[in-house]
Amino acid sequence: MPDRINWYPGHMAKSRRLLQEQLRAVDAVIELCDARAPLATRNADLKKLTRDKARILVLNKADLADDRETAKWLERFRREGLTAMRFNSNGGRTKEILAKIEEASAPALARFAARGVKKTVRFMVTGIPNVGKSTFINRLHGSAIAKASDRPGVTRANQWVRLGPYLEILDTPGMLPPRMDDQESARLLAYLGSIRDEIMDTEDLAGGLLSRLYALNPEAVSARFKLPGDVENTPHGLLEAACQGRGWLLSGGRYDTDRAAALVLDEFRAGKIGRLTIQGALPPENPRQRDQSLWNPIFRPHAAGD
Ligand SMILES: Nc1nc2c(ncn2[C@@H]2O[C@H](COP(=O)(O)OP(=O)(O)O)[C@@H](O)[C@H]2O)c(=O)[nH]1
Ligand SMILES: [Mg+2]
Repeated sequence: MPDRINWYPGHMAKSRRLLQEQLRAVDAVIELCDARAPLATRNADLKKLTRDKARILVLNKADLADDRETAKWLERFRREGLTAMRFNSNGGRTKEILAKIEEASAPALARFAARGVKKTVRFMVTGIPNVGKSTFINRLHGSAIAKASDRPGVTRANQWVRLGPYLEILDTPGMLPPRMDDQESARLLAYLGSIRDEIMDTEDLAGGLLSRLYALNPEAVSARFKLPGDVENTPHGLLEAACQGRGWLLSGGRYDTDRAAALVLDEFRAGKIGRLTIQGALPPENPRQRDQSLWNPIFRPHAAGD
């Protein structure tokens, strides 16, 4: 299944069924979310689906998020009783995460031991599309293979990868649909590139993103897009200011907002504007203070049969 797809009930039911099958084969689950928007990138059904299984929540892509915000999120999740940690699947060291996995598998191991069996604890990785599941698994593979190099024949057998003497991880991640039930989450997912751009107006999207980023960190946005000094925080105004600053102009000097929109989204997703968390661990105190343009629906009605 391609990663960025339009979700419709058929897709959702299918990936849910698949995940349920995979879950039957494991004792524990590593849930990945995006550290830049940890709540919007978690699937609301996972808790129910995993019930009594041990769970680790990984705030992945932490290299793209604001460290202080990530710390607040971790604190919040830990207060909720979750085992949570940050990670960078592109370059993070796996020692700490492997230790957490071992820790989380201890109760299952103890249960096996009580029954007198030396069974392997099996993990799987899950999350919505684009949070980095494949990259994360590859990262663990890398260290697992290195670790097991002196013990031939134990790695990558039967789509299970051995991470330790009593630890195995499923080679294929389970995919869950993103939450599309509220517009705020949908918008954050769109900013991150986790749902298809085609169903949205790109200029609306990029303008909304710019506005949100500008409210969070005006210096970073100003520097990246060479904004003039006294710019007003409105989506369209910011997009035009970026055109002016970066010279995205059409013949006759008109602003090339189309091109600007695509580049703003690309640069944000690549982390070029800076390390920015777009969903705060604490909700805004007063909803009225929020820029309304950030909260308006952006989705056009679905085409028939979509
Ligand atoms: N900067 C950064 N990028 C990541 C990280 N993890 C994954 N990515 C990138 O995010 C994109 C989606 O990753 P992928 O593993 O395919 O996500 P999946 O759909 O959950 O399997 C790819 O471009 C990865 O290189 C991370 O920790 N940091
Ligand atoms: Mg993948």
